[in-house]
Amino acid sequence: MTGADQETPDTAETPAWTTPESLEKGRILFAGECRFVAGSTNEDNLPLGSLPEVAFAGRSNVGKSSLINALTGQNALARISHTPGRTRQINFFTLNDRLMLVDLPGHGYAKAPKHEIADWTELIDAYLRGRPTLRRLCLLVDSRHGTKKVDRELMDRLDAAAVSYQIVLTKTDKTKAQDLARMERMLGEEMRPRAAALPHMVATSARDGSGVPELRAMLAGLCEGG
Ligand SMILES: Nc1nc2c(ncn2[C@@H]2O[C@H](COP(=O)(O)OP(=O)(O)OP(=O)(O)O)[C@@H](O)[C@H]2O)c(=O)[nH]1
Ligand SMILES: [Mg+2]
Repeated sequence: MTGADQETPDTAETPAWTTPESLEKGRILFAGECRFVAGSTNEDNLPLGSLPEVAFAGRSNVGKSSLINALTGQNALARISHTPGRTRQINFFTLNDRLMLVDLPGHGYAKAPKHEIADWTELIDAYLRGRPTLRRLCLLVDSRHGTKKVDRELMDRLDAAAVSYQIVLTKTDKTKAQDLARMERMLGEEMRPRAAALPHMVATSARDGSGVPELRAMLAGLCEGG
């Protein structure tokens, strides 16, 4: 059993956050006010971590900003880009003064110049080192494509830093049910040996809203007092 397993009260089959009570807690939390707090471009201007925090990471264009908008029901909160690699800074949002949501800049944009990739790696590492309040990192993975080398490199660093993380599949409106089931099985196998990876994943679509209530419930479980 890994440390990550011990942290969740979930059973293998049924995550604790799929009960009607948890879904209702998630709904209430995310019906609250969500405010932009800060955009950080370097280690020196990260806001003080005072609330429990959840970060959203994933390759450029995977749908991080769209999912944050879908979760909070605020269309223009996190900027959505049609140009991959647009979110260049770490954006912090407080939700109901209970949870900090963190939109990390997308990694692995093939056309990014080398110095930008180096800056990105440094910024993310600085963030991961300096956030004792970080409860969970949601690693967004496109449900059509699965993990890529840059995702696996990030997972290596998360395992090493003991940052508990969970796969969140995106854009399921573009995936057939049987392909999605196959992807979930494959990723489940891939995650099993990873020390800090949590066993359950959430399949979402920012476009049709599927999986969004479940993700809200899961995130509500990370707040003090559930
Ligand atoms: N079909 C579909 N498209 C989506 C979904 N979520 C996001 N997109 C589209 O994917 C593109 C990228 O979305 P973003 O939310 O900007 O992605 P991001 O991960 O924040 O991108 P970066 O900030 O560049 O790293 C946009 O064109 C979105 O409209 C979804 O659930 N379904
Ligand atoms: Mg973005």
